[in-house]
Amino acid sequence: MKDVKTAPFVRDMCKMTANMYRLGWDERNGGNISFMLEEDQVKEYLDIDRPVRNIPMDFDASFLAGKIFIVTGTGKYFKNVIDDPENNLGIIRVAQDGKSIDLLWGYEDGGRPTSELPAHFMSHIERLKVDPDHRVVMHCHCTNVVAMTFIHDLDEREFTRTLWRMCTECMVVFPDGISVLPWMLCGNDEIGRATAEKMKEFRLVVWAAHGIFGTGKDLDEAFGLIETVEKAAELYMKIAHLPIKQSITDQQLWIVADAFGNTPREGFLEPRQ
Ligand code: 2HA
Ligand code: ZN
Repeated sequence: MKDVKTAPFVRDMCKMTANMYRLGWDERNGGNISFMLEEDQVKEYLDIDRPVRNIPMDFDASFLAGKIFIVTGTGKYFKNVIDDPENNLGIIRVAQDGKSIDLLWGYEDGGRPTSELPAHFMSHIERLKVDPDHRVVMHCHCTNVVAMTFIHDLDEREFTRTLWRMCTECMVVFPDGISVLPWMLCGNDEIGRATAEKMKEFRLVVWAAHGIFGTGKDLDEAFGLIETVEKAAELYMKIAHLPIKQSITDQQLWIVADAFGNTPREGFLEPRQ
């Protein structure tokens, strides 16, 4: 059996967490990532029939029964993952009844998956229903997006429109827009359910005064969505207090969408002229 620390999915989680820490989006234990793996991929490195221990959960994840994920640990620091993956990451499989998880590798110091596991699992369930290629849920505290939630209307149409106008790339990357939840307590089922409800339609959900959730078919896609939104939010925070001389119009946003074969979320742009 090959050493799991050399597996591409462990290496990619190490590189991703280090990069996100370097960007300043994951201070202390901020942020968490879960990445659904293929059983055959994992079997090259681990005996999946010999779990290390069982960890109970207090919500129902039976839709994900048997699915295997690599997940950052609760209380763990993104900055430490790269040098100590076996303590900071875990590979878990959802039990058949959906009420607990079997730990297959990691969390060696007795740890557990991220406190945001309800939001992650409920979001995986909703995204998989609309996109069978979906694999990744990524949460972080990207600075300018959080800042923007203090000074911008939280209406998801208005929030999306402002971001779309900040740089041409936004309509190319997230024509489906971004959802925004008002401030809520984190780390519980309630915010998990609210997030997952939005994930039925959106790949991106902002938590006001907290951070963002991005999803995708792989780590790069989820990260790419978040970094594009964060870049647009950074531009907004640089210009919001300055006199605006010109911007991108809705008609120009239609031109971008058409050029890239994208369909902007219905009702978010003013009608074509
Ligand atoms: O994992 O980011 O939302 C720590 C957090 C909680
Ligand atoms: Zn957080």
